[in-house]
Amino acid sequence: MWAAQFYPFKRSRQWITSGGLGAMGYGVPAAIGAQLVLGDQLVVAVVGDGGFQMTNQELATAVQYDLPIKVLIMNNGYLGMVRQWQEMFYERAYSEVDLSVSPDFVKLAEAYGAFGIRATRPDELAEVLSAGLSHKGVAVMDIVVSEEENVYPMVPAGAGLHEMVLK
Ligand SMILES: Cc1ncc(C[n+]2csc(CCOP(=O)(O)OP(=O)(O)O)c2C)c(N)n1
Repeated sequence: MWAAQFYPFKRSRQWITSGGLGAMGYGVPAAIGAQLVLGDQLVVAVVGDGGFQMTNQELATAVQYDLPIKVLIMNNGYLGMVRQWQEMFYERAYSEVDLSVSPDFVKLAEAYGAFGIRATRPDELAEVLSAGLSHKGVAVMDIVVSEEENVYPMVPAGAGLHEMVLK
């Protein structure tokens, strides 16, 4: 959602998404498929730490078949969209959304024979992106972001588009 709303796409066929139903785990396998077709072009999967953990084992496929996808994890330590709803509509009664115990994604990448790198502060971001995106093989960039940042605009359950919450 962050990428769809904020990345400055410049041309058509630059973005693929699981769309409205938003199946988690789609990003990495979809990037592998795109890389297979696009050859040398840069392919980046922008994923949440929750979604990444649904299909991260496909890093093996990417490494095995030399498909040099770049995975950018926006790591907020939560199932963020669900947390946002619990914050806004259930008085912050957080339930089953805390991902504070997750694998070290840099080590996980390395365990698969990929390159892993992490940014924990904004001033590290440019260098980490540069290193990750320019790496020749499969790369995982673990970008640690603030835990309770919300995505807007959003449409509450059961509401119409005219009832969209802007912030
Ligand atoms: C396979 C699947 N299971 C459950 C959901 C419901 N769901 C939508 S968003 C979300 C949390 C996503 O967390 P994360 O991937 O970490 O991304 P974030 O929202 O934090 O950016 C869940 C559980 C889903 N979309 N797909």
